[in-house]
Amino acid sequence: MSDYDTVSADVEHEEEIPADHPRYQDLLTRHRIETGIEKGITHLQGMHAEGRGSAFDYLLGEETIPSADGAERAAAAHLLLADQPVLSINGNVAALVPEEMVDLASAVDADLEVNLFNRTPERVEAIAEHLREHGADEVKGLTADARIPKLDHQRAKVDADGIHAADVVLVPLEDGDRAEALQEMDKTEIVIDLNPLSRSPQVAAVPIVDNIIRAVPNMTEHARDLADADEAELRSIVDEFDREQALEDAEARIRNGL
Ligand code: PTJ
Repeated sequence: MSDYDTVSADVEHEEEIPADHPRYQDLLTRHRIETGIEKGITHLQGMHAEGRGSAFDYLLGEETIPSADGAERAAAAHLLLADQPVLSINGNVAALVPEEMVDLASAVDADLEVNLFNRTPERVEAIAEHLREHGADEVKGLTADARIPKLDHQRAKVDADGIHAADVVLVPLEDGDRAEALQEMDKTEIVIDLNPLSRSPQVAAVPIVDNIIRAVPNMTEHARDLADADEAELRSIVDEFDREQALEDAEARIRNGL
């Protein structure tokens, strides 16, 4: 029996997962989602979402492909140019990258807002508390005093001074109709989703086809690198980004390994 055979789904702390395990990243994300479910942060459906994501990640080679890196740089430029950027947080995002989202929000001066498909007051509060434990000062989404028009489910509930008023919104890990509805409100959308054929990346100004575990720290790194860039430089990064090409490149890698 190898050492790896002793790594079971029952690890209590993620430090128990050996970093050199060939499936390290997958075991880590699975473990974080399980812990999120136990803590009441992540919905049970989040495990299905994670399974879908990890299948696509496997086909992508579990790495940030060059076009995704370009998308992450363009996303950082959009967030730096924005007047009121907001990073939307659901149960999977909170479980997988809480500290990394807080870091990104601080690098681009954005708000964090909890927005859930399976919304309950208990989950909203648990996620807000979890983000505060990871360094967030203020978390929006608890007031939910505004609605996204033409959406008849819980994701329509947003803060008037948060997502409703934002000009740029980061929408990670949701295959849904909110992305389209936000676009109709004239917001610039950045989507993180490992499936390039999901509805959300298909309508995003910046579709990032990458694992959120890699994408968010990389966006923060780009944002820090661009901190002193002037508006003209940021605009040229945004203008040069080709969303169709990014989606095509990701699909080609997944289908043909190219
Ligand atoms: O917390 P809630 O109640 O708001 O619910 C959140 C989930 C994720 C359960 C809900 O939004 C959902 O059901 O999402 P979907 O429709 O399964 O879409 C999730 C998308 O995220 C899929 O297209 C997955 O491929 C993708 N995905 C999953 N894990 C990752 C990912 N993309 C990037 N990185 C990941 N780690």
